[in-house]
Amino acid sequence: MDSIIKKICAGDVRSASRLIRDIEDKIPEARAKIKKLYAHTGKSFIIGITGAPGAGKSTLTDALITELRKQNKTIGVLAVDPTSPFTGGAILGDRIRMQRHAEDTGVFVRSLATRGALGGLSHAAGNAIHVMEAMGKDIIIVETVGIGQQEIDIINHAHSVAVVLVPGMGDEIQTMKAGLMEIADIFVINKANRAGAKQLQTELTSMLNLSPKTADGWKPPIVIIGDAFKPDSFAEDIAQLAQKIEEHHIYLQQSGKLTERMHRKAMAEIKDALAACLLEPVLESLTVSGELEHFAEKIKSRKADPYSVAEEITQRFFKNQDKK
Ligand SMILES: Nc1nc2c(ncn2[C@@H]2O[C@H](COP(=O)(O)OP(=O)(O)O)[C@@H](O)[C@H]2O)c(=O)[nH]1
Ligand SMILES: [Mg+2]
Repeated sequence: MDSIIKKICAGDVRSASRLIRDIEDKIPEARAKIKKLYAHTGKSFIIGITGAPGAGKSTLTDALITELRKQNKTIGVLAVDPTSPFTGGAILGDRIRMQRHAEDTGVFVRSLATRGALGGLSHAAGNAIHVMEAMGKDIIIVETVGIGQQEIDIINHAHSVAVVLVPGMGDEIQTMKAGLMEIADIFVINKANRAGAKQLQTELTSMLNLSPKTADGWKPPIVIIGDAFKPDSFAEDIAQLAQKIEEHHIYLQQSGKLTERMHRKAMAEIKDALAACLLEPVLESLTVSGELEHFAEKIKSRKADPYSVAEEITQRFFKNQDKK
């Protein structure tokens, strides 16, 4: 076995960190390493935590780590924040906040931000998760921002998803409704000491009562979490959350739905890999050569239509593939 693969599988932090950095930087060799690592993945339970910026996801994650460590579980955390420049912002805050776990060899925390082109964040996240799985982490927590398509793509790499809401969001919940209902296994009403928490709970409960998912055997519970600055009651609330996550894990295992989730995850992985193998190299070469701009101009002035352009590009790409 490749020595770096061996080291990662033995839990070596430096090797794992380096590979995650290479994945983020799209270093071509990283792909070969993931291929070798892959056989050593697939045993961790992966939890997605998502919600608006500032909802308190990182604070929750940090407290969850403490709780899960009491149960002797080893933890990987991946914070994915495309809105944050990699030099600072929320991600730097996360690093500082989670530093109290820095001495704990059972905890491995990394963050991902997009560098350069927007595409491929889900791909990078999926692979970073693979690295943590190969390290042998029992539980991997993936923190993502908001509920856009990109986040849903990332969250498909998780087995269980907690959606964090805070009181005072008003109509936002209505607009997020469709996406939320599809994706959430557990709802968290965070900062519930704030005004409007009861109303949010009522709205959410009535939405859940209308949702077809309730007939599916698992009704997403609503976990109420109060002030993070009141350590004792906060720890109790977090224990509740950990309990619900555990219950969902057991539910997935006993109902056979874990297999469905693993299928969903495999689908996400193949789509990401296809995008990386087919679409991204094409877009990149067209961007570098300036042709993409040129095609856009032709389309804009109606000298060409997008399908003819795409067909021409596809033909050219496959011809090149044949020659290789
Ligand atoms: N007042 C109050 N502030 C909180 C609470 N939980 C988190 N925060 C603060 O809210 C801000 C955003 O929290 P963070 O965990 O980084 O949110 P994220 O963007 O969802 O990861 C930080 O300044 C936290 O200290 C809470 O329960 N009460
Ligand atoms: Mg955060």
